[in-house]
Amino acid sequence: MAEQTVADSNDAAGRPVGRRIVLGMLGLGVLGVAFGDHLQSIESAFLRPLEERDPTGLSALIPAGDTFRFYSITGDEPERTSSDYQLTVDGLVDRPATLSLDDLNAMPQTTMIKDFQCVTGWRVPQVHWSGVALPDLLDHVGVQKGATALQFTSFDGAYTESLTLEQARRRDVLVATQMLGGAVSRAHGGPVRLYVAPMYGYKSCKWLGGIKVTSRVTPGFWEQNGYDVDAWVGKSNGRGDAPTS
Ligand SMILES: Nc1nc2c(c(=O)[nH]1)N[C@H]1C(S)=C(S)[C@@H](COP(=O)(O)O)O[C@H]1N2
Ligand SMILES: [Mo]
Repeated sequence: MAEQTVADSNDAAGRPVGRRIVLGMLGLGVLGVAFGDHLQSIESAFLRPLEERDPTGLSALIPAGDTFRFYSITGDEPERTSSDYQLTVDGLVDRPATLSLDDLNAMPQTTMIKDFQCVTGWRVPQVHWSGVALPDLLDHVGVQKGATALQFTSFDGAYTESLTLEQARRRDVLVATQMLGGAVSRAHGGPVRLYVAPMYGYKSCKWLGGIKVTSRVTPGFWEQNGYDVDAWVGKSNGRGDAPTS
């Protein structure tokens, strides 16, 4: 029943789709169907266009494994070269900034080796990441009084995400310029993506274009479609995964 709702709204974009999916989930709850299965169908509803481009069709059939799947809610991979890339940081900050890739590379760099886990179940262990720790970027622009949250926007023109200011001050939240031992590839959201180590993959906004410091949390794209706003691996979304390491 709920799957039908999702499929019906597959080709539509934006908010009305979200409401219908949330209604579908309430129905599912009454039926006692596992929440995790439904998350899979929410993501597939939006991601089908990309999977259809996989000529083997195998990526859609492999439920989990140690490899990344490439996600894009718009169905394509927007392009910014390393020379025309810009990250806008504004909102409740003392020094709004427009940062080039060179600017980001000139800031103190943070490196970590950590898992990447999608809420649908797949996890890639021990991925190499580096870039600017988000708290360092926040210190660079100066957060003003009254700020409690951050909104992230993608230059794909559609994806958004959020963190509370407290979450954004963690040292394992990265404005990532490197991943898997090289520049973040276009398919993985390069030249710059967010990486939120302790949270499910949907927090890790690809093709990062803007960071706005705000006075309240603005739920992101998936949250408007039923995901938890707090995305802690192992605690949120009713999944019960082991925490990532
Ligand atoms: N712009 C954008 N960012 C995104 C997504 C997306 O569709 N568009 N999908 C999210 C989800 S649900 C996951 S699991 C990861 C997947 O990252 P990958 O495509 O590099 O494997 O990206 C996240 N960031
Ligand atoms: Mo995901």
